[in-house]
Amino acid sequence: MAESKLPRRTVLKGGAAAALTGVTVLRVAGPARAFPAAAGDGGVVVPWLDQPPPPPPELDGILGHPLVWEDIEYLTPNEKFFTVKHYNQPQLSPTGWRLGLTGLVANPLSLSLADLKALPRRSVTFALECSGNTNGAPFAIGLIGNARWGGASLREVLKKARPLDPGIEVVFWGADKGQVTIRDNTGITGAGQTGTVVADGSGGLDLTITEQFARSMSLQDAMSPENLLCYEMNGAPLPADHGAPVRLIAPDWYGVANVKWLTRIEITDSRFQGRFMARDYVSIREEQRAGETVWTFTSVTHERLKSAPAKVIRAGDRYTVLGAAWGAPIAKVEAQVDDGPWRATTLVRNPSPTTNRDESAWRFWTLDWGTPTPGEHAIRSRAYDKDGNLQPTPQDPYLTSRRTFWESNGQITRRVLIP
Ligand SMILES: Nc1nc2c(c(=O)[nH]1)N[C@H]1C(S)=C(S)[C@@H](COP(=O)(O)O)O[C@H]1N2
Ligand SMILES: [Mo]
Repeated sequence: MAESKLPRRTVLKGGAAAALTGVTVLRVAGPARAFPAAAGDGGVVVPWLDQPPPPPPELDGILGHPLVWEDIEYLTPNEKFFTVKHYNQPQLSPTGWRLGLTGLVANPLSLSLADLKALPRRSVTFALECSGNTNGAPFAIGLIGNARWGGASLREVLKKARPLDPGIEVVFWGADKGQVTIRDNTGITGAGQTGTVVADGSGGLDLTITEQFARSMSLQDAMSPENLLCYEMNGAPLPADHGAPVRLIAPDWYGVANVKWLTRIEITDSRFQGRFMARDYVSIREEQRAGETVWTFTSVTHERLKSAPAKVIRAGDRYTVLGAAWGAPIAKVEAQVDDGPWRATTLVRNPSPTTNRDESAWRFWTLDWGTPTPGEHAIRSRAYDKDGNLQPTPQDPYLTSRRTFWESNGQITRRVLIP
């Protein structure tokens, strides 16, 4: 991850080092944007003091260009949209590519990209967040982006394949794969395994296999009308690093469910237990129930109600905070400066064409901060959904009972220095 942590559209005043300390401000270059009108167009962005460090070297090649919050736009440009790839990046030829619909179906299909494009085109604006975003590690704060995704309805394609009665599960296979060691398979003899079984020296056995990326959902969830076999991102062909030629877009599900480089969809009569369902991306919590310790294990599924301050903008001596909220239909967002009272923010209307579904998009909000006192300030936000649920604090018992870091939707605090 060698990319600059500072917005490319901005001109640094006083040098990068000074800007990173927050002493200087960033001047927004170019014409004022029509959206959001309330965000202080023509103002200057005051960068956060708590800039994320680059991801650790072990994540090189896995994480790409996390969102620079100060640079937020309603639609995240494709080349600035974060990427996560756990294995290799397959190069699939759009002409040779086929999507198989196999398993428990009456009418197995092998579809070309042209076949998918011949179906009615649907689109959805969806803020896709990695479930590892804001997990407590300082570098992991930009694993989210909002895009307009276009493609064919998964439901219509599944209906054409005609799932058979015993089918309960839909497995989405990506073309990417890698060597995976499954540890401590005590008792595995090697018979019937396609991988290599190696004695691990501790009395157990390691099983090494080549595993393809895959995620599954129930047939009922897969049939949800908003799911897309997506070939377009913000009006352009889906880029290679975002899963070209076709990926699954499952609005409201965490990033990991949105399988890239799709090649096969399989309907099965048992639950799928691959790495990204049953081993990685599993939330483990320790609960006390009637004086007993109980452990729960759940596969990462739907996004959670969440918000974050995105940037502080100065116009003259007045300051505005712009933020985003997502993960559920947003009813309102409140913001707090230092230990002051929670204050109402103004929700910004999304610039969505009527033909596009946008309930899964992020919502921007603004706080008129007025003229704060010079010095360092902390800014945090909390979102409410339309059912009255409130985004939890990081100290919420549900969050602190976890022994894993997935699905962290606690309130986010950023720090800023007002000169
Ligand atoms: N085939 C495949 N699909 C994948 C992944 C992957 O490694 N391989 N990563 C998943 C994860 S963990 C996330 S957060 C999203 C990220 O999507 P993006 O790279 O388009 O932002 O892709 C998901 N789909
Ligand atoms: Mo992810």
